[in-house]
Amino acid sequence: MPTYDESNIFARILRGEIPNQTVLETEHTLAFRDIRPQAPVHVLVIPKGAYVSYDDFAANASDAEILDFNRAVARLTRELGVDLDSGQGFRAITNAGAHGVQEVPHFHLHILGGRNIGRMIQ
Ligand code: D5M
Repeated sequence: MPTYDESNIFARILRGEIPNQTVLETEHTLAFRDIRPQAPVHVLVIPKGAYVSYDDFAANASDAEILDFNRAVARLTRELGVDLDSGQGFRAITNAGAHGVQEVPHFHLHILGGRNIGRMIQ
């Protein structure tokens, strides 16, 4: 796993050095609006801990962090009105590393919705 880069933009957001549009904050998780939205709903969910990518988080985060993150995702889909009960739905994506074309090296989950996102995997 690459060394975590403390100067990445999401680390700076977590340290309060850069403003963000927070949607939800819990003990271990922060969710905020993506600065380049690809859909009417485009929120990034990040753990507060220093994890480079999804596999880093899945392998190394504590049970409490993993539970908190996943519960935050469920709460967000409801609060953003894209959960399945709303009749809408959403896509959750995480990019990892070079082939995943990950831009920011702090694990984040994109939640996209508010329109039909279309198929990515045929
Ligand atoms: O995507 C990284 C995402 O992070 C991309 O959709 C833009 C977004 N981004 C970059 N800087 C910011 C700030 N400052 N606020 C909110 N969103 C931001 P990736 O999955 O790494 O390719």
